Amino acid sequence: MGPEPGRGRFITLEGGEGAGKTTLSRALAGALAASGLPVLRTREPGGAPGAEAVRALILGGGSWDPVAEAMLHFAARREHVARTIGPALDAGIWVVCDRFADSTLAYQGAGQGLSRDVWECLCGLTLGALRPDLTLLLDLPPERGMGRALSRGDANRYERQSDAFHARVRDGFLAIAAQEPERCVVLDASRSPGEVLDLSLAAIRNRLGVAA
Ligand code: T5A
Repeated sequence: MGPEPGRGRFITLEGGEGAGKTTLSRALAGALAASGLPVLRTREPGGAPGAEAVRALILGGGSWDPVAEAMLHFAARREHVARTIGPALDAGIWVVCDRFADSTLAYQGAGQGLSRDVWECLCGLTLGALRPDLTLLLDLPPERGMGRALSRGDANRYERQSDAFHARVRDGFLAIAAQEPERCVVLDASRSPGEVLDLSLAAIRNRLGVAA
């Protein structure tokens, strides 16, 4: 079934630490805008005032069990969807979002042991029928991504996790992409930023049928 006429498209960027999501999101939003599409660039956790407050809480430290931590991410996500993403899509704006619900399944699920059942329950409760139209998974060996991320300065609470944690997160993302190949495209994030952008624009053309 195609998208509702006049509705924007929802593109999410996923991947481990330092995979290049922020870099790609900036370039992609610029390329889509240059092709004449209205675009909103946003990120998680965050993207709405209440969600940014939850981001500061989560990334600032603290310790929660995986269900509690997932609920914090979904609380932020609910605010983000209700106040930013949903209204933009309704207005015909394309949304490019740096991380979304797949990050919770990879980090809190594969990384921290949250069950898929709980994740699905939280998705149902907070997202309704909303799912990304396209997810670009930037895949990179964790040690390369961590090297890129840490070269920018202080590590956040997830970046300080073990190598084994980051390996599980990577496997978690790849498992999601394997389960939903119609929604997800895996990109080699070790390529240059320009090559990653070109691969992303090709995926948008192929999957969404838009000449971006
Ligand atoms: N989290 C998030 C959860 O646990 N559960 C959830 O549900 C959600 C939503 C968010 C943290 O929260 C966790 C995951 C995260 O740990 P964040 O600060 O927003 O924290 O961190 P990230 O989303 O991981 O973003 P990063 O900024 O660390 O990485 P990016 O955005 O993937 O990478 P980017 O673009 O900033 O690039 C990093 C460096 O690499 C260079 C850039 O210039 C930059 O210096 N670079 C490249 N170099 C070579 N080749 C390329 N192709 C490059 N692309 C970028």
